[in-house]
Amino acid sequence: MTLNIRKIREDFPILKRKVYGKPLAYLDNAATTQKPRQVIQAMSDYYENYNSNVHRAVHKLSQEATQAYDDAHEKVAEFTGAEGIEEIAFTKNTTESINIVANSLSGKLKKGDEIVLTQMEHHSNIVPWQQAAKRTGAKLRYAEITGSGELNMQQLQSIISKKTKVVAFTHVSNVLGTVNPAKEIIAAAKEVGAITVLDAAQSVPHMPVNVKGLGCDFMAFSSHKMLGPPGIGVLYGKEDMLEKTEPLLFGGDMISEVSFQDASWNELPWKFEAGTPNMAGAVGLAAAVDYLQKIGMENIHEHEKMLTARAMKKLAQVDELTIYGPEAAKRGGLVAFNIRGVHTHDVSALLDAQGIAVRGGHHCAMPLARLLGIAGTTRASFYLYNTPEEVDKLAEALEMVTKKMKIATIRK
Ligand code: C6P
Repeated sequence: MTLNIRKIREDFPILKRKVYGKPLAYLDNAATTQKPRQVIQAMSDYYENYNSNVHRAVHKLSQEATQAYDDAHEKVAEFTGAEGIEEIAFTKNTTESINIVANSLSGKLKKGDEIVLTQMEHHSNIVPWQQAAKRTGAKLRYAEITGSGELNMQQLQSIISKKTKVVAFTHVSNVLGTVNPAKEIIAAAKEVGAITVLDAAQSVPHMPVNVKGLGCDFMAFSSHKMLGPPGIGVLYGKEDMLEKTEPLLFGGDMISEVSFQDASWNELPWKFEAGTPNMAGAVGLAAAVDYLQKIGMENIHEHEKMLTARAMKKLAQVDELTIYGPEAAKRGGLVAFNIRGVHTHDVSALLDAQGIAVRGGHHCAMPLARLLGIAGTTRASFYLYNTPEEVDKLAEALEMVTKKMKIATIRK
């Protein structure tokens, strides 16, 4: 179903903003997304009417806040296809979710074990594993990418062996846009009994993702990338896996019994939610899930595919511009590129002057940038409220950038 973008845009107050007198074209959605009124209002309503700590007091406000907080877990469980709230722990973000798993596995891995990652990982899915490897003597192995920015599946299969204890990979690359064949990779890992960790930071917000269909043991994503507030994220884990996972943080609410010398842990998912949690964040995340479900994840995915195909076609016509990653059909909703001879920060600044918000730099994937032999890229990333006209505006502005640069070069 085609999205009614005009109607959708009315829900996002910030999109009416002008930047340097020009209408804002917000194309930095892979970094964080804008929030609809429905999310903002749900959070205001929480603060104005039932703000209270959860799981602690019996008073009415606490009951209402606890209900909303627990319901948010339920909603996310249903949204991702998890069995129930036991499988959904709220964290700070994707980064914390992955750290919980890597930290816990640090207690189980040993020398000779191997952790398989890919060359297109975000730092959040590299550094926690580096630490786990350093602590245990386990070895990191990397699935390579092809010239077109896809995973080399043959090479990936060849490095998965009996030594592999963990396979952790991104569902969608935040630089190349590549949608990885998650089901196939998870199946290969399962064959050798390895634990699978899916970094879904760039997939859950943009396409239907069902954990049971994929079969992953763990999955991580962030609310702020899916119309929700920052400061709240999700760790999905199969119930038996989460039972075996050690918490990263210890303290209030995550315990069952505490004596002066010892403590036991609360039931799932609360053993991962130490201290007062982000209650308003949970309410906002639940409202974001409602919003996305109303529009339909398949519809959002189709809309982004249309925008990406258009962007790739138009950008390919810009002089001296190189696009990284696979063809449009194999991507999520983002396009990263470089213009020969122009620093990515200059491209970003020139676009900003036209009201177009993009991100320049290594996008927290430094090893990938080095592998590609570049310092970084400029990245345009789309969401449900972006329009074909904004894509055209981006292409026109990039034409202008190349012209300006040519003139500058001639003058030199
Ligand atoms: N990528 C980007 O501009 P956090 O920061 O914990 O919410 O998400 C981390 C993360 C993990 N994996 C992937 C694939 C990601 O893209 C991100 C966040 C943003 O590309 C900010 S660096």
